[in-house]
Amino acid sequence: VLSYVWYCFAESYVLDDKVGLGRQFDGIGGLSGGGATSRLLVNYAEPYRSQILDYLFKPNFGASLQILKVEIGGDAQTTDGTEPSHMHYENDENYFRGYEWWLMREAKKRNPNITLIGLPWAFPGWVGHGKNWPYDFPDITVYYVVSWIIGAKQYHDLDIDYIGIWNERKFDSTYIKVLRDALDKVGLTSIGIIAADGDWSISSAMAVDPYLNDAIEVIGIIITYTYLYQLSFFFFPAINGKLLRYTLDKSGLERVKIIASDNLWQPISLFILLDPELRNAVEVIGAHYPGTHTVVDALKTEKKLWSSEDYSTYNNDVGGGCWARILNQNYVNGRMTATISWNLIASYYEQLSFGRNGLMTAEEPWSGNYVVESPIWITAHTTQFSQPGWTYLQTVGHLSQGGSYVALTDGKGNLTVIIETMTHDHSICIRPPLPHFNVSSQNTTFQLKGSFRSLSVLQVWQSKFDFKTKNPTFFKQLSPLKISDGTFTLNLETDEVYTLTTITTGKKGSHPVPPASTPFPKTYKDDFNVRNPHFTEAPDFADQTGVFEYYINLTDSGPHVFTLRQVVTQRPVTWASDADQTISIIGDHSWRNLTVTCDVYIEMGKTGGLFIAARVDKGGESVRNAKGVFYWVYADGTYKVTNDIGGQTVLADGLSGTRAGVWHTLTLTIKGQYASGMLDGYPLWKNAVVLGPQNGWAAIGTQTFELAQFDNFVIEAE
Ligand code: 147
Ligand code: CA
Repeated sequence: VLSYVWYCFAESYVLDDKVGLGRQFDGIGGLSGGGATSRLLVNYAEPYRSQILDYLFKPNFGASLQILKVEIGGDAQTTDGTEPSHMHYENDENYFRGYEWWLMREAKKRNPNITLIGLPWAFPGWVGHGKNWPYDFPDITVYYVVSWIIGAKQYHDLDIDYIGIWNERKFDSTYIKVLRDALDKVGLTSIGIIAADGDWSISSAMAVDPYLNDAIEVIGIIITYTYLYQLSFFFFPAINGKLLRYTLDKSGLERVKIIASDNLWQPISLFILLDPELRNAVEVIGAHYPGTHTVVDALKTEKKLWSSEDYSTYNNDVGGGCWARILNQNYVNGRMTATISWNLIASYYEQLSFGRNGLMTAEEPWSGNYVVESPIWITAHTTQFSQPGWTYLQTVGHLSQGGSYVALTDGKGNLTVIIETMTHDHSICIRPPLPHFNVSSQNTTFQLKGSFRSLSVLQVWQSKFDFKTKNPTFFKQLSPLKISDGTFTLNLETDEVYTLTTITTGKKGSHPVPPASTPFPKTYKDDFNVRNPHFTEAPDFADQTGVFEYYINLTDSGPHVFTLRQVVTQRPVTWASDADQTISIIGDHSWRNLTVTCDVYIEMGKTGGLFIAARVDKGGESVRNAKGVFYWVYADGTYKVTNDIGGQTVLADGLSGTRAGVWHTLTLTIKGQYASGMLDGYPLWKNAVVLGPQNGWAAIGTQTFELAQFDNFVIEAE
């Protein structure tokens, strides 16, 4: 009877900026990495790749993301693969590895205001000095991380806005303080500019131009330094020298703020409350999967509170519902002013860990097929109508019959209201467990007060999930709502999202329908003969332990000048359980009968070894337990066939005559229950009985963290 009364009378909600404002909104974002979640995206052909990036980043088009968070690759497995480090070794630097730099540039190109965040999951082994721990030598870890920030500026003109500590692992107060201190001190002023013009003519330009003279530190050689370390350099025309100096001087790293600790609210909140120095060092408390709630100590710190990793839910419409609910309620319940989706885009083989847990899906570079999933349009409800720097009103909250509303203003008269009525079962996220709640249809009246009292019209955008008839509509513009006397009424059904806004620039962008989905091609070849590759990885290879890069044998004039090389030579400071071997997978997980052929080159004498494989059943965080058929050859002149990457189950073994420093050709064929192998075109073993797995990817890899090369990789699958 009581609930009948609720239906008859619309519950009333006030939207008022004169009672004081709430917190500043910092944006909605996506996370690339943690790990290798964008791996397949980069291999899409144009125009599809640009179209996908538009759906993610282009303002007033699709998700129009305001934050891009990326992994700082650490050469180690971090969920769906490894991402390469900018410093594989202690004396090594390269700011062109992997695809995160490219992704950040593409995001900035579309939205120059996008906030950039970097966070390490893992570190190269040398950072830990042999221990699986990055804090024993804080100066080294700081040097490593600050180098990444400077490299972003120096080589890609990217200003990193926030930097994190160590994803979902322990933080260390000393490390955080040393990092803050370094950022404050370094500044980019300490990067000297070298004008290496070769013929010294810049000297005369400098002699007559005092500004140019000030700008340039060194002429004609190739080393300068920051107080931290040496940077190598290149040619710069005179005018650019001045511009570059100006930019560097203006871009001190004081502006780079620290997020801690990318784990739970505690103990970081308590540490901040008890340690004033730490409090000064940390700008944002970032918690993961907070379930829309925070804790008292976090609020007490008066720091910005962010859900710095959230979502991780299969991106069907329940995933969209999860995203709709938490985008609103992370603020309503937990006062969080930013929410970042793990992951940005599901661009990894779906059978790896957490398949399709992205805002959209692009896991078929070979076909060009991609899917703009519901979370993209749910994101648009907030991002197209409110920007970082806007402020939440204090008048936000829950609806009486379930669901929630938030309201934001730019302080200049603009108002955006986002309402969601997601039901429990249609908005479950992967974690944490969602306590029961009820949502039913309801009439609502909103009263506009303060600056908004005189608004006469609001734009209306609607998403209806419609789980019953499975005919949802997402991000549809309805006719504008006329407001009289500062009030308006809405009849809300369950599982709906509305945006009501003064902003008129919203747009449901679209590109032509992408190509249809197809399986990975059954015939696949790569000779790695690419002189100037755009990326360090070869297409479609997804490294699961170790890092495989295009390589040029400068001294080789034979057939193997351009190859693929495994380059990680020491076990990293890991985040997940990397295998003791390195492995890169490729192809179709459902492959059963196939032949894999590859030229291979062991580099490590005596104890070196490598493999090609098929029916590899696992990667990601389970890579240590991968089963399949692994055909190994060793520098000691032997071979082995094993049923697992760890080499516990041996199916065949014997002499091969293989050596380091010599190219050999391996061929592995599996048909039903039988496998056979060839070496350099001659049968070496046959009729090995394969009881399982029934299917899996093809793969290449090495016996330990050792250098090795691969060339002329060929798959023929049935
Ligand atoms: C997070 C990681 O940070 C991501 O890299 C990715 O692995 C993501 C997948 O859902 O998960 O790590 C978590 C792992 C476990 C929990 C939370 C986050 N957990 O059990 O609460
Ligand atoms: Ca080649």
